[in-house]
Amino acid sequence: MVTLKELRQDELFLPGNASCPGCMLSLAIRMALKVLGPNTVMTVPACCSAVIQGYYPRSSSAVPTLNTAFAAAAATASGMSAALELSGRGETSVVAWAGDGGTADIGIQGLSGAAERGENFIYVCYDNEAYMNTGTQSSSATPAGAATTTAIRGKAEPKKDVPAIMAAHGVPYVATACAAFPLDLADKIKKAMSIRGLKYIHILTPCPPGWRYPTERGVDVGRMAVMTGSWILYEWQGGRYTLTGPSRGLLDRSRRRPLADYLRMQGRFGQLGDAEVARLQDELDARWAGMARRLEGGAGRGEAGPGE
Ligand SMILES: Cc1ncc(C[n+]2csc(CCOP(=O)(O)OP(=O)(O)O)c2C)c(N)n1
Ligand code: SF4
Ligand SMILES: [Mg+2]
Repeated sequence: MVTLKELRQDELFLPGNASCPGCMLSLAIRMALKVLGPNTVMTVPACCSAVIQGYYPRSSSAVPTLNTAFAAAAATASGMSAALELSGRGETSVVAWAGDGGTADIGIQGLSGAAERGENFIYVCYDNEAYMNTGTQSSSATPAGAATTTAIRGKAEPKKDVPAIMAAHGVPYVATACAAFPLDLADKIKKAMSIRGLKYIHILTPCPPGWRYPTERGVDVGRMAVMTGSWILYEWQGGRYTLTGPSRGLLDRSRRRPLADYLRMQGRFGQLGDAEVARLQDELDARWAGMARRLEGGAGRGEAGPGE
């Protein structure tokens, strides 16, 4: 496990950038770069991260970063990886860093193709569960019940389970993480750096204006997402699921906090009545039952993931 002492002291993601106060995405990118180090190149499609990183020569990111078109993160990373390999610099970490809209919706075909080809890069989807940069429109990663500007009474459809889709591709490594558990995230970035092929890491990054909670509560909201079991921390490798961090202790339903504790922290779920919250709790319990089966059976390539 990565310890605080091991983390580099210098910052590769600089303060004074354009993120909103309390942005958990900026915490995730800061932590990821502390592990990745300076021998890293990134590609970032249109999203909040592109705005936060800003333009040369005033960029907040201290590693070379190529902004690319919304749908093109995985295709761009494929080209960057091939070019570095051919020029004898294959040890440089190539990272595609994209939002949930750029991953679950518009970028998924490029990501799927790169996974099939076995391209060598780390793909990070930071998931603030909507198109935040353009004003909180629903994405396919927006969870059921969450209100957005395109679903004012709450989204009806369930959240698309992209980590499970990536596991079904049989890539060498899939992990979920949460910005509120930075050392767990650091572990997963470190492990991904040691593996060849396409590594997929999906990070939950709470967003104060989009989720509508006070700016100082981002870590609390992220922690509650995990402690209620709404967001499950795990790794998938060699066809096997492993729970990580606090999620390891949450298979037993009685140890999970009620989902309502998480939903009631956020204005985006404020329109839900008790019956709808109870239904979402039932769906969450079913998701955990599916995870329990998978942990027992060592579900591998082609089988549904924990979001089934
Ligand atoms: C082809 C195309 N369609 C739409 C846009 C406008 N656009 C820019 S960023 C963005 C939202 C991105 O959402 P997400 O990937 O979830 O990242 P976030 O903004 O939430 O960080 C949209 C719709 C665009 N740049 N290109
Ligand atoms: S809208 Fe949300 S994700 Fe985007 S910069 Fe602001 S807090 Fe961060
Ligand atoms: Mg988003």
